[in-house]
Amino acid sequence: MTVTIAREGAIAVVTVDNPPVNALSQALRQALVEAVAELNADEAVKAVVLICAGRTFIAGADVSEFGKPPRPPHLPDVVACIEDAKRPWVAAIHGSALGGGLEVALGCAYRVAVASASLGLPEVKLGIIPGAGGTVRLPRLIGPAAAVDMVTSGSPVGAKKAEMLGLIDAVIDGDLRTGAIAFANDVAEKPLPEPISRRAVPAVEAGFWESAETEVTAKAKREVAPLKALSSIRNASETDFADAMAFERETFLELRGSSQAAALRHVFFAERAAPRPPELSGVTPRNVRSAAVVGGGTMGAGIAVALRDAGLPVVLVERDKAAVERGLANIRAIFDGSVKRGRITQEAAVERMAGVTGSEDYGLLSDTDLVIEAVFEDIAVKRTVFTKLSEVCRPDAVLATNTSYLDPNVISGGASHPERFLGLHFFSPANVMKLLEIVPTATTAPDVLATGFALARLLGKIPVRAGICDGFIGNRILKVTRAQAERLLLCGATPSAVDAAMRAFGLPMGPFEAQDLGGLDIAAFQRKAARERGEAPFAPVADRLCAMERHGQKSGGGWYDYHPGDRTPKASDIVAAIIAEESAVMPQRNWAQGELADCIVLPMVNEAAGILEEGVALRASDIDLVKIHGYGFPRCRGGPIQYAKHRGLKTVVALLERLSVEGLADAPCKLLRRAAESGGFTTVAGGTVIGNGS
Ligand code: T1G
Ligand code: NAD
Repeated sequence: MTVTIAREGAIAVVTVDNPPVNALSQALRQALVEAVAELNADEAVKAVVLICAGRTFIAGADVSEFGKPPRPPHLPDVVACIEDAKRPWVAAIHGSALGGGLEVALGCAYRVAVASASLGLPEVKLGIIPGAGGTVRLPRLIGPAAAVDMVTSGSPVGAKKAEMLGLIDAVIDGDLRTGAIAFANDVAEKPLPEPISRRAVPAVEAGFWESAETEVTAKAKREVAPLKALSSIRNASETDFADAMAFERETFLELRGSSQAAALRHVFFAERAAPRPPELSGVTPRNVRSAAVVGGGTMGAGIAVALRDAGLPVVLVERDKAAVERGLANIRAIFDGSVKRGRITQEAAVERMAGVTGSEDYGLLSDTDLVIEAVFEDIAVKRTVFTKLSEVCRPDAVLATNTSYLDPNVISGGASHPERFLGLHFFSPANVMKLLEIVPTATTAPDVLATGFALARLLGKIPVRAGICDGFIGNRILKVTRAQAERLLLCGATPSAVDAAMRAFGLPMGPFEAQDLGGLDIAAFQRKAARERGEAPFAPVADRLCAMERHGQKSGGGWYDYHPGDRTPKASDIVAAIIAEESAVMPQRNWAQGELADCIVLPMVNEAAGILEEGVALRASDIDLVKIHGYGFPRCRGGPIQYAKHRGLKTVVALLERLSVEGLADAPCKLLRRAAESGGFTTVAGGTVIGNGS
């Protein structure tokens, strides 16, 4: 970390260099305070430019310092120091001025930025609020309404919008340093502008705060920080600067120690670790300039759209002409939906659709770099497809399957050049869901695996390396969730009570509503295959519903009944009758919502520990990401493992032991017991468990 001061005539240029993102570590805060003192003492200096080396302006406080006691100089003091400087400081912004970085810029007399810069206060995404004046200075500078938008959403704005809002004073074309120095020379002769801290907050219309609260509450769902941020901005508009700063700081420190903040920090670092499996360090992926999808159904169409959204030309291969037309229509419908939702323009939809070629001729794939198969979940059908692909595709083309449950080793067995094969498991809808499970086979070459991770980066997906077992990481845990949910039905709970409990826990929908949406038939396929392998999946009620063709919304009934054209789930007498028959021998009881949630979530934790124990996942945090980005597990709970640590692993083991005695869950696995004894998942398994127990 360095802070250097250079002279350009009467302008001092302070350059911050603290890779990778110039985060405001204690050392950097100290160096900035010293720079202010040095330049205050230099009469020859008429103005100061604050600029950063590397790929970005200051991207915020150093998040890795959050778990430790805060050390001086504290950021509010650093910002005040710059604001009170004898000369005007000009913040010269490139990359991202985020969190504490924007707060430092708000302490400067002026802000300029290159057109590609982005500015924001994303603290709520970390379960906190700005802690160095963001909720106090921003409304004074850009008004309460714009400040509420930026702070409660945590979303950054681009330089053009920032200029329009008055957040920055100018957009610099060309070289930032040169432009900023010219700007500084220009303002050096002018009287210092009034410090933002001394400006009044513009008034708002009657009812503004009430409607803002309603809106923020709706968007925040279970997350606490957005509402706290709103109350801090409101407080800043109703009290003086010093009181407002004290209120903000107190709220910041309270939230910093909260479980939601710990969970969101955990997810922040997990999302940065998952794309880099150690085995791929230094491995170069293969080039992917063209792609193809085989199968244009629910998943194939979504995958084709994701590839087109990333700019890749796509060939869609289907069984016959009619199926090709159906596949193209599925893709067109997704693009039309995106236009309707304002995600893309009509022109973009037309351009992207034009980049899709539909055909039943595999011959078109002879020079394609990447082929993703998404045909029926049937081993014979998939093997036929890969036999054809290995005949027509280049030996170095990457071939992937989107199978949910089948063994990729078996799917690719016998195909030539097996090293070019891997599983790429997308989640429905594939063009929206962030998660991508990347599943190497026993023969996948390192550069092919690296190509999977590079593709995830290109598609903006969160990649998680998953080993091979029935359902990989996500669907394996989903099987346990479904079995647990059915166990509860046989012990006195109803589908709507279980679903309500899981929604209260923070999931977008409960297990029964989710099955009705995705279709009960997919899991039925999986259970059939499991029974053929000699396993005994537990689904007495679901089996009977499938036997009655009750596959969910698509067949007008599943766990719930649905009126034609209405997706509102209605309690079903048929289902209630089946449950009554199946639970005739089981002890019935009344369930509190928390108990229902425990019966679902704690076995998730146990299965996750089993997955770690078997080495199917590299890190505990990877499993948390799978549940958050693939299955709607609430981000502010950090995923099942992080949640278990928050509850206390010893408590989780004790509760699981009790549930298993009652025959309501499997007993805690060896790894979970040992983790409870040793206080974490770090290095307790014979196998390599990577990472810091997170
Ligand atoms: N602190 C510590 N490390 C950070 C960091 C931060 N703020 N931001 C990024 N890193 C690390 C990251 O872990 C990774 O490390 C490397 O930098 C590259 O990150 C008082 C209290 C800036 C847009 O929330 O959004 O200020 O894995 O892979 O895709 O009010 O990082 O390589 O070892 O993400 O180019 C508010 C968080 C903090 C911004 C760059 N700031 N960062 O994205 O790279 S709270 C944020 C980002 C705050 C004050 C409060 C992004 C980025 P490693 P990366 P990228
Ligand atoms: P789907 O039934 O909607 O689509 C399958 C498509 O494959 C059909 O259009 C069919 O015409 C085509 N097809 C079948 N045989 C073919 C062949 N020999 N050549 C070319 N095309 C052929 O199924 P889906 O839901 O899209 O599932 C596809 C795959 O993705 C399955 O392996 C499934 O397990 C997996 N998957 C599904 C989901 C999901 O939520 N639906 C999620 C993840 C993965």
